[in-house]
Order: sequence, then structure tokens, then C-alpha cells
Amino acid sequence: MVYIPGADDDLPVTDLEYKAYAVHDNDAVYLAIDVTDEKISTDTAGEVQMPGLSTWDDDSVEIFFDLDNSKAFGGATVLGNGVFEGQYTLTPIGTYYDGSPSVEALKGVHWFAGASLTPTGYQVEFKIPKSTLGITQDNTSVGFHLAVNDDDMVGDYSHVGWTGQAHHEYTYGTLTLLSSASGNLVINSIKLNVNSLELSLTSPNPPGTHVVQQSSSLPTTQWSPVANVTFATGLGGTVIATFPKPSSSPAFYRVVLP
Ligand SMILES: [Ca+2]
Ligand SMILES: [Ca+2]
Ligand SMILES: [Ca+2]
Ligand SMILES: [Ca+2]
Repeated sequence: MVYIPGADDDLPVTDLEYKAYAVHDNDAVYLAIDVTDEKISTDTAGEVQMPGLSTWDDDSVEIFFDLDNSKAFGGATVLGNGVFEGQYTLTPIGTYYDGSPSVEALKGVHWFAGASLTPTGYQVEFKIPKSTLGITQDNTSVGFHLAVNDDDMVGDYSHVGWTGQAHHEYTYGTLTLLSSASGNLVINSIKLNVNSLELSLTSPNPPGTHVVQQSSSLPTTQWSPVANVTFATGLGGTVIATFPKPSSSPAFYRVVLP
């Protein structure tokens, strides 16, 4: 989404482009945004952190959480108990707007962020503790949005969003924090389909290269690869491995993800 009060209605990639990365651990959600921007501008908010900096008038990264999944039309809700949904900001020089998500959400206490310039633009990283997000368990999904402001000259301003519209929760995408338990490779079921066996797998890396191996006895020290295995995507992101049924029995199978 691009707002064009000034110019830049046909952004070349050297003007504004970004990639965003998200991971989480037991303590926090981490977001990294690598921005390509040919001109870094701090002309409106300046270079000194102060209350009420209008960082949106300069180059800056904004991330948004709808933590209660209320998908509200009017933006963030005050959630209390040190939980702050709404917008977090950072500029290429590390300044931010302290009015969001709340003046009570203190950088260095409730959230952390850093920025650095790169040859092609800048990079921003956020660390938002899960206590600030009110997230207490894995496999939680929250509304999420991300946008980058590009200010290259006076009167020129673009706001390029990932999905939907800033402050409009009902337009946000979804951020799901998977558990590490889902990192286990599990065979959920095995099915005989005419002359084929089908294994349904939950995989920590569904696009990865899975290998089906077999043995004629257990316990074994000798697993050999199964030939002619095809892989497909099943319901719920499962991986379906299909291969010819064994010509002799017993046959034992395992799946590895090298
Ligand atoms: Ca630009
Ligand atoms: Ca500006
Ligand atoms: Ca909300
Ligand atoms: Ca810029």
C-alpha cells in the first residue's frame, strides 16, 4: 500500500524496498527489517530523541500488533498490565515516536530496537519481550502489520505496507509463533492406497529434502533408502510421502531430514 500525498507513485526498487524477518524464543519476538532506500531523510523529526517525534514524516519502520485479535476499526486498545498492542517505530538513526504504542511503553524496558545504516539503505531490529505482548504460550497467533515510510525530499512521502493499512487492525495479517514441539518430525499415519504406501508427516521443514528409509527387522543398524518416493503437500501443511508398497514383509520405515 502506497500513500502518495507528494510523489513516488511508481517506486523503483532502489527507491524503497524491504525484506522482513521474524523469529521468537521463550522470551521475545524478534523482527529484522532490511530496507533499501536511496536517500535517508531525518529532516522533520531531527536526529535527537525527544518526546513526540513525528518519525512518520521521515524514513522509519513501523510494526503493529493486534494482540487481542479484536480486528478493531479504530486501532489499538489499551490492554493494561504492561501489555502494549499497537505501533512500535524506529528510524534509521535509532529515534522513535514515544507516543505509540503508549508513552508508558518504555524503550529499553518494554521493548528494544536498534538501527544501522547500510550501503543500500538501513536495517532495523526490534526485540519485543513476550511479557510486553501478553504472549504466554506457543502456537499463539496475533494480528500483525509492518510498514516502512520513505521520505526522500520535502513534500515527498511514501508509506509502504506489508498487508492492509496501518492502525486498522481489521486489515492486518497474522503472525503465528509456532512451538518448538512442532519442530519434531512425526509420522502421523500410514495408509495403503492400491499399490502404494502413503505416509503423512508433520515436518519442521516441509519444503526440505526428506528421505524415507526402510529395514526388514528391528532393532536394526542398517537403514536403506526407499526408491521412487514422491512428496506432496497434504492438509494442514503436512507432507505426504508416497512410494510402492513393499514386496516382502515385514518392512519398517523411518523418515529423516538430513
Ligand atoms: Ca527512497
Ligand atoms: Ca521529513
Ligand atoms: Ca486489538
Ligand atoms: Ca528515504
